[in-house]
Amino acid sequence: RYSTAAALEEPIKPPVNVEYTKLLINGQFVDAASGKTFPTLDPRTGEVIAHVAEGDAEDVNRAVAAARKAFDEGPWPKLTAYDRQRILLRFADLVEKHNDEIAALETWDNGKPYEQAAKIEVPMFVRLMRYYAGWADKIHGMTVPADGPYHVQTLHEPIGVAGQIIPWNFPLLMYAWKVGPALACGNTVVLKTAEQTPLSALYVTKLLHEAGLPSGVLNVVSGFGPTAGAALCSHMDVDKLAFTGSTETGKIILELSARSNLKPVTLELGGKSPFIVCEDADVDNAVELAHFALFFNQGQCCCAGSRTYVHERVYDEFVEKATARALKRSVGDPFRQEIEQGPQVDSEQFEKILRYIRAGVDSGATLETGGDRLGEKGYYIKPTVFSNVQDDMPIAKEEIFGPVQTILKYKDLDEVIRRANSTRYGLAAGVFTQNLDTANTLMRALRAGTVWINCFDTFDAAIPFGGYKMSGQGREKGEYSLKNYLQVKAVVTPLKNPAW
Ligand code: TXE
Repeated sequence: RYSTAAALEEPIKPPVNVEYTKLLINGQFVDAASGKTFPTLDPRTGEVIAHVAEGDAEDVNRAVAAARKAFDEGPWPKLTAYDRQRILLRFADLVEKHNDEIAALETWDNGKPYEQAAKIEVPMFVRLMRYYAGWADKIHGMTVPADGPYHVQTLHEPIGVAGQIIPWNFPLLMYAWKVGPALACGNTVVLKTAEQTPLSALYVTKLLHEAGLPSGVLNVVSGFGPTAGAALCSHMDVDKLAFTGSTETGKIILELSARSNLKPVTLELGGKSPFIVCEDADVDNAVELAHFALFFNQGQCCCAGSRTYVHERVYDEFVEKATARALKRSVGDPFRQEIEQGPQVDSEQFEKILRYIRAGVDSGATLETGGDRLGEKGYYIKPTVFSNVQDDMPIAKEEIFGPVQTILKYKDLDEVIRRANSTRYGLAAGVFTQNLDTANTLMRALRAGTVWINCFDTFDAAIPFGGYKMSGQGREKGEYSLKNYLQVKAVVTPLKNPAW
């Protein structure tokens, strides 16, 4: 199907106009202090969608000052929890009302299928905001039994100004995962969006202000990592950092925190997640799920099932069917209906993926299908499948972050556990079996923050997400995410009459 791809046709005009391109600081859209802008590009063509204000250190200073004031002087942390909750709920309603425009911006800027943005991601954004709104008035401390005549209690207080840096693969969802808990807990925020995808965050933050968010509580600075991002990480008035992106940049972020004020850092980083197909698997179902686990979102998922381990008994059949499935994948203009795969986000990612494909061929893996760009324009890549992959090949060790499935063969459970765990990453894992004992063994043995059994990429606002090893620190979503944004204060008072 991809041979008839819309990549070769005229791109469809997106059903939305770009309205907001400036920085959003202290409740106002403003130009960058330097006056500079940068182009954000349409991944279907490489053409400019809009020129966006380019924030740097000076703009970060302005944004942090606004967030600091909104935190220290209020009103945000001083509002009642119920008032904060109502603003977040109104925000969710407004996003829901503008679902289609927001989805169109996301698709235009990122390249993901419009159906996916409109039917999954924006609704999930709304769901996450309602989830966090629900927490706002349920955050409280404890009364603690202590030795001696003391009354001891803990207060759970917001941590202060949160600096948040997000990537381009799920711009809206990464916004929700970070902004939701930060605001629900009463923090103020400076958010640095990814330079590839600045548009949707500006649009929704405008809606958040319409919902009643006071000025300065959430500031959005578009711009680049080494300038705006690094300035945020180094800022002495930022009390907490949350980051999603590459492991390499995660290390820089920890270092910048350590060199400035030791602000606590949560990190969601890369992965090379195993997807294990056991010998008892129904091969057709396993093929479909493994395909989804890898190719969803153009393969640009930190938790992509990017090492497909298949038991030797079903290996040949699996490879044949996985190849046929990849060949059937519909690739083309993401605004077209029934398109499963759009272009990669930008030329850098596109070139990186093609380099990995060449490395796969050079290292002796068998290229079953794909292996090249699709069309002449934009960043489309043919769904690619490699078989006969060995653990020490770069395509089996490093994060490709593209539509490239690597299939490896194994013989027994102990072997696959050892091989699956033999990576610096530990974000997620998939297990495909009908045997409960096998599922239980793998679920406990795999060193990963999420194990999906007979499913994959099942996300929900309440399910915690995060990595073992170099895939990150801390957990987002769910109740676990709240503690990233809270300080615990112990309060001790002597008791005059300890008998009571
Ligand atoms: O990531 P970066 P890139 C992986 C994936 C991808 C690779 C590179 O393998 O191919 O990373 O992508 C900001 N100080 N993931 O270059 O650099 C940057 O502006 C502060 C996995 O896009 O990590 C952007 O906002 N900030 C991943 C964000 O970091 C800095 C999602 C992510 O960019 C900075 C994306 C600096 N010095 C890529 N340098 C996932 N875990 O889902 C950059 N940034």
